[in-house]
Amino acid sequence: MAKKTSDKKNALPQQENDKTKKLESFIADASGELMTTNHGLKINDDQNSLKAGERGATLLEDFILREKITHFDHERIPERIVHARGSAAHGVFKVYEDMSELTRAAFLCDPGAETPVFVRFSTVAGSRGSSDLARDVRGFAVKFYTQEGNFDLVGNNMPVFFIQDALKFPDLIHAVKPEPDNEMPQAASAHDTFWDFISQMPESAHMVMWAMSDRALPRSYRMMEGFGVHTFRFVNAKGEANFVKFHWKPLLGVHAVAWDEAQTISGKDPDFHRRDLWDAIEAGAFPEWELGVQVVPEADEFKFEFDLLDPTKLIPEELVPVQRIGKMTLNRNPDNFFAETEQVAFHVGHVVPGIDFTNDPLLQGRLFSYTDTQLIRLGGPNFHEIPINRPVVPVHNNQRDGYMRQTINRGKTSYGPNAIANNDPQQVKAADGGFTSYNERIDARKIRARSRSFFDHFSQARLFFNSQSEAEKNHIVDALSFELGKVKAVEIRERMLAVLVQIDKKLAAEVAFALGLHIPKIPLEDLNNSIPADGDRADYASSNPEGSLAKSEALSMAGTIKDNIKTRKVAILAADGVDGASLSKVKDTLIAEGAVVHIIAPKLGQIISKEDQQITPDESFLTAASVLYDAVYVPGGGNSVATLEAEANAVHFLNEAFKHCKAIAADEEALQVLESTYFFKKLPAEYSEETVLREGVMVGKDLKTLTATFIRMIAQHRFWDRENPRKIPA
Ligand code: HDD
Repeated sequence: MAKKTSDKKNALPQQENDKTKKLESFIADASGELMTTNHGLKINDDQNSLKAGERGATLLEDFILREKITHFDHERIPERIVHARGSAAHGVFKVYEDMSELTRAAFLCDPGAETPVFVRFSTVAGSRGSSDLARDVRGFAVKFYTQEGNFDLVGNNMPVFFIQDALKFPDLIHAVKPEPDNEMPQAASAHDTFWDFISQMPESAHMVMWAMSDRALPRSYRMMEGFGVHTFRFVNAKGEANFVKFHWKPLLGVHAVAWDEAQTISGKDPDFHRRDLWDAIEAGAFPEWELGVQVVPEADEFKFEFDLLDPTKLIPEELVPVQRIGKMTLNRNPDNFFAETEQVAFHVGHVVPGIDFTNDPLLQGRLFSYTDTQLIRLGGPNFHEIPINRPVVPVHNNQRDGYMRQTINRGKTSYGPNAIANNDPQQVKAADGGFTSYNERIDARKIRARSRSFFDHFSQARLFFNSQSEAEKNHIVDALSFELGKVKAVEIRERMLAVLVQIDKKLAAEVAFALGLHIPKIPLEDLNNSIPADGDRADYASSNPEGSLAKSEALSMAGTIKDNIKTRKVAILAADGVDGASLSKVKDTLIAEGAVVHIIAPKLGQIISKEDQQITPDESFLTAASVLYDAVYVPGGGNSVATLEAEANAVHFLNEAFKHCKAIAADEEALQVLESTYFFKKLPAEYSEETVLREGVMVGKDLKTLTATFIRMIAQHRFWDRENPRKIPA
């Protein structure tokens, strides 16, 4: 892969691919250049407007002022109605093996091909400036710039959705967005309108379990799974089709933060996820995901207890394993947020030959919405000409004109058939790569209805809940208690309890206890209020079968990858007099394992180690916070230890890290600092070189052994058992 040296300060060489090379011609770099107007006139004075005398009024003639102010006045475009807050990166995708038996999509058939991608992660409900750490679904949208045109996999970090029919999407979003009278709350589902809607739409029960789980609080975009959600189709060159569900599996594992932590991060660093993605890529720690597929032969369409077309259902991995077919690596940050991240336009309808749709009614509605939204958001029909949206292959058709047209189409003809220009541009035979829709047989009446096969609203919600670890279950109870606790209308809380009891009695009882309510007895058939005017309630009644699978390991985050500490952020607390050797040894070993280490001191500037060396702290206790780190180490050194012990911020740092179940280690000499915390448990009289005081908290004499244990602890990510017996909710 060709590399160019970036001009970005401290940046690694930026990775190039076919798409980024094509973007080069649009890049403007002002270094060493002269200032001009938008029309190329060199500007002599960019400080003063043109006036009638030194103290006089500004003249209308001042075209330089007018141009600059007018452009400024028009700098904003509408934010996305959903997924407004996001961050993106460039990268590449490579398939492992030729998949041509399943699909003719060329980028999935050539293991030698490197397909450029642009990936945008997002929250859903919040505005562009909202916190990254909202409890929310995360968008996971991938644009593959293939040699057959752009393929967009516009997914989420959860494999199911709240609703089954696109007609309900505007209602869902109106319900979750800030309430229309006072525009509160921002980026939060914890309010009346959301739960009012949800409690009457039992089809949302499964997704609600995901949204109330730790999946809604990712530690990093780099540590989330992604899902295409809908069942799509793979079609091979012979025209044979299979159903397919798409998955992204992060190689760093799937990890979350605690809700209390998320709320604090929202204040300390609302850009936490954006910064994390940016910093990792700048540091060369390129995030990677494997693309997985679950393939179901057409003949098996009706083999499952659920309908493959129902987007509120997943296919348990126990029933259909996820086959990992390729790898995506994000290796380059955008040059300009607006031009790339803001203007990128995804669309589920951007497919390539070999990938096709199903009749999932949510997917069908999406096929309309995405182009429509770009027309208003990006201001007209030529948004495909914005550099980031252009395919890497040539575009030729008879579409013309419109606002902001960039292409200069030569010739007389913009219609076909034409004899004047040889009927160009020519259509393409299917065998030569022309797209043909899958030849699905449809024999039906036109009808507004929902299939009865969509009405099992609860069995997979229960499967999800039952598959969670004890800590994950507790977090779901806490999340529901928090969210419903913020709901003012008691009837909504009660109705929601009647929904929860259909999923799990204990879950509902625990939430009811937190809300101080009894669970009302609402019969199953009365839960669904999403019925047409002339609809018979019985036809729309939810069902709640047991479901033949009791658990699915893949649904829990507990068993995720925990064998490395790559890109984990570790804080080292230090002050003047710190044992420099203890500090550097641990620091260097952690860095060698791929961690990011910051030294945090009472103030910025220099600290002087006991060996009289100058050490530059990365942050002070004022600018750093434990919630921004995954683990903490306290080195020895008498004076440093004495300072930290007396420094309330240092002790708070440790207390908070303990509360959020993080790994904590201290040099034996720094024991005093640990003794000032609320979680310190007395050392045994005889203690070894690496004594674990409590789960994930250790003190050590020998740095080598200490560091080795500390690394294992950091890799565990969190010690959720510390919450037991739920005295310290994280
Ligand atoms: Fe959507 C954006 C994902 C249902 C209508 N959607 C959008 C983005 C993601 C998703 C990741 C942000 C893309 C970006 O980063 O620019 N949406 C989903 C998933 C869904 C889903 C996984 C269900 C499985 N969406 C959905 C429905 C509709 C929309 C049912 C409308 C009927 N979505 C939109 C939109 C957005 C959008 C209004 C807003 C901005 C945009 O498209 O470009 O068209």
